[in-house]
Amino acid sequence: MANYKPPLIGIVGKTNVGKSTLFSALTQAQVSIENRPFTTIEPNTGVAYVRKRCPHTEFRLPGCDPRTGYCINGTRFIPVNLMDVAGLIKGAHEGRGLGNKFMDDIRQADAFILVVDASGSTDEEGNPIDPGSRDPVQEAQEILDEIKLWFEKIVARDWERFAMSVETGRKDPVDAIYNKLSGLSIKRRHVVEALSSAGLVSKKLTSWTRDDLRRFSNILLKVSKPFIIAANKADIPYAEEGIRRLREAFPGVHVVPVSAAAELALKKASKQNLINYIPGSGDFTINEQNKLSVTQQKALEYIRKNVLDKWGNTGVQQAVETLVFDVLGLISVYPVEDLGKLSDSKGNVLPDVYLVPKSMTARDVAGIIHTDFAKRFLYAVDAKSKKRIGEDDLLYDGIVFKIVSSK
Ligand SMILES: Nc1nc2c(ncn2[C@@H]2O[C@H](COP(=O)(O)OP(=O)(O)OP(=O)(O)O)[C@@H](O)[C@H]2O)c(=O)[nH]1
Ligand SMILES: [Mg+2]
Repeated sequence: MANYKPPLIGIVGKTNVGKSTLFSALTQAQVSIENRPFTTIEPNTGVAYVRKRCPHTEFRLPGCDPRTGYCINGTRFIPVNLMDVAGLIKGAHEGRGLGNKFMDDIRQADAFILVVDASGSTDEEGNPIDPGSRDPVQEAQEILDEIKLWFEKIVARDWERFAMSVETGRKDPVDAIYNKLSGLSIKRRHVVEALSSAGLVSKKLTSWTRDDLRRFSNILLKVSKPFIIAANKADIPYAEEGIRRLREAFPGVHVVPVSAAAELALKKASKQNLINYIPGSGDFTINEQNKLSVTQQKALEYIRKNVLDKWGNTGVQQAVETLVFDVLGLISVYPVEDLGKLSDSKGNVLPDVYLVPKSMTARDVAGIIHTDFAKRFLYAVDAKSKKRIGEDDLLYDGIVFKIVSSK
């Protein structure tokens, strides 16, 4: 059975900050976008893509046959799953706004994009206000606190009974915690890391204090659900100061200047053939000036001046790629069956690409491709060097390889 699932990225943030605009810009899906709080209630799910140079170019092949995603001019677009949920406001854990039930919608996410209104043009409750009136640092902190409280509640749920059952059943605490939290899509290695960082490896679960539980939960959240900040509405001049302050307040976190509305507008114009625009790039060209209405011309000028010339790009594609490649540290690997043609058994060239953690061994990756593969793994072969890859060896980004298993 194939086990590969693309990473799931959750879009979270205060209400009315541009989460659905970002989602729509990335997935091309049409969703409700309005300048008022709580427009989104039910989650939106869709597929976004991260870009890599396709190995078919390096191997001087004329093209490839992706089973999922696509390849344009040697750039491979690799699928990732995206989910947009209802917005949060401060006090959500006490039921304010829509409460934090919707965090449950997104609990399986591998990582988050925290969308912040960097221009400060929405108040605490998500109502429109003058730009610069609201502190984006405070907004980000409030949402992070809400997520922390939500996570802690799930970790601590029924803890005493759980701890007792682990002890009386002489169960392995790591396995038991891992199973208890399976709904949060946490990896076993995250539990191991959090126990060790919290200094709780040898403390009996029944002796944990509230403080122990909180410390463990906070560390587990940090290691299992990494995030970046998408500093949205970067087109509004006030955002410049907001972005500077966000970077200062969250030094270890990637803060990506984003204009989701600009990206959405450029993609729409490109779809209508009014402009040529490659997502992620720093400019566009106008196809026929006289086909554009005055309003359209003004909008494009606004985007060029306030987004592309100022920040280099809309930041939308960059936000996802920063999260997938820099924060999650995923690499792209291409399993094939025929090392000569770089194809599967039917002759499809480079049909599959998987995004996997760079800390995975060749055998681990084999297990992701197919359960049987891990059990019967003998060795792998690198298509470029033709060298053998042992079961404990790591793979590298862009590797094309064949797994050899026992019959
Ligand atoms: N100026 C500017 N406005 C934006 C940008 N992105 C989104 N907006 C506007 O912000 C408002 C809210 O956008 P949504 O995408 O509906 O926000 P949301 O976070 O999904 O809101 P809820 O679902 O209600 O929580 C809309 O009026 C958007 O047009 C941006 O980059 N710049
Ligand atoms: Mg929304």
